[in-house]
Amino acid sequence: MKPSKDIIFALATQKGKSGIAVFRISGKGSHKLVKSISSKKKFKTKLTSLNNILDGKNIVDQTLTTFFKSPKSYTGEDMVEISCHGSISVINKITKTLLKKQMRLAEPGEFTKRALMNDKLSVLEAETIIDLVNAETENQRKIAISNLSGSLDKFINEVSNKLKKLLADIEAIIDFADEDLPKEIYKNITEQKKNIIKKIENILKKSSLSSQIYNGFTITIIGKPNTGKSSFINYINNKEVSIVTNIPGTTIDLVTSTLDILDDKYTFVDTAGIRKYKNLIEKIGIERSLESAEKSDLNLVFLKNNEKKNYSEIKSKIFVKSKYDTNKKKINGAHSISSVSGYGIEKLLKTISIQLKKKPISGPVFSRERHIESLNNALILLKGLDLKEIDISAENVRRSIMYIDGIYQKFDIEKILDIIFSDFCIGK
Ligand SMILES: Nc1nc2c(ncn2[C@@H]2O[C@H](COP(=O)(O)OP(=O)(O)O)[C@@H](O)[C@H]2O)c(=O)[nH]1
Ligand SMILES: [Mg+2]
Repeated sequence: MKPSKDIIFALATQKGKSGIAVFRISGKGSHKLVKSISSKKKFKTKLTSLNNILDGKNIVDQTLTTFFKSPKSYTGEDMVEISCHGSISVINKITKTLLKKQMRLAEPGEFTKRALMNDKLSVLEAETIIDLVNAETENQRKIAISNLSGSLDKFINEVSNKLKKLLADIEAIIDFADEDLPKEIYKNITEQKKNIIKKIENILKKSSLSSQIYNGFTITIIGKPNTGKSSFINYINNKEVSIVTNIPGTTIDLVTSTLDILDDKYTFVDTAGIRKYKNLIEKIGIERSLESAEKSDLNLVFLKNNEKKNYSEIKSKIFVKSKYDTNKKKINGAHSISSVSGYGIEKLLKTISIQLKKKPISGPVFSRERHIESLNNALILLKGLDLKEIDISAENVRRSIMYIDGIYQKFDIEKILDIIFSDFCIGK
């Protein structure tokens, strides 16, 4: 696939009132077209110039304009960036002026797509850029920026080379008679196989944690009615999310709220109180609470008294006793908090964060379904290798190389691009 020859442009910043807005323009001939609507006629590349954008003889806006010469630009093509004033009227007028010059609006991710096609970026780097643009929490940003250094490509390359060496050794068994082969070859192959499996398993383990960093951790709050569950949710959300009353059974369905605590994303699920139900709606509510507890990464169990043993079936939990402001009696093994005074809440949130993230993640991690699936497919093939069936083994190693190389290679490029760019934003 060749990148299209059109000159494309897009607003790279959000449309709306702001101090400045940035337009990006890319494509062969873009320099000439921008000069034809500029007060300045000579530009040095990569140097920002004060420049009036013109509509005929009329000034549209006073801008800072920067020219980038191919191949030294984000897309690898000739590019221009125009920083203009960020009002809606300026943005609209510049858009119209550029459209009049036979440039067209870029599709989402089209700049990065061109960068990819012009070998300015690898497929993995393009995906990492999406992650960086979409990062909402500090830890999401940290993973994305560390992946941007090319560490994912390096990992894939390494595994791919190890697999090719393994394949060569297996093929040697097929091609040569036993007496010509080194004695240790079977042991050696088994050793190599184990190493590669371990390498892939390790990165998959790390990656499953990273997917929680991307998608957030889920925490369900359960306990008897009136133990202060909804009040706690409201306290940490700083607003009314759940209805709070002293009538037991007020919360009858799951109420979720997502927030950023200590650099990570958490989804809290407030549930119906666990008690003997009085009607069918309440019964369903209680069943849903338990289902949610089963699926979540951690549960906060709010206690009334010392009824801890009621919750022995609940996995991964922290006990909480609320209303410390009115009752200072502590329960052994439970966190005392108050949603009125805020007592103990910061400490509880810290405990939650420590419990969920045992170790900080370092080094390359894969966060996309596409990558995880390919790594898993390769892993299954490798684990099933049986050297007694040498021809099948060779074929399976070949297939696992295809899975691994598929993560960063450009074959199947159209399909991969569709997946990658479906969640891209315009102007990137
Ligand atoms: N004094 C005090 N009252 C609380 C606290 N948390 C909740 N309550 C009160 O306890 C009652 C039940 O609270 P709620 O959050 O609805 O409990 P839930 O049924 O477990 O969700 C309400 O009247 C709340 O105002 C707290 O920390 N201190
Ligand atoms: Mg409630």
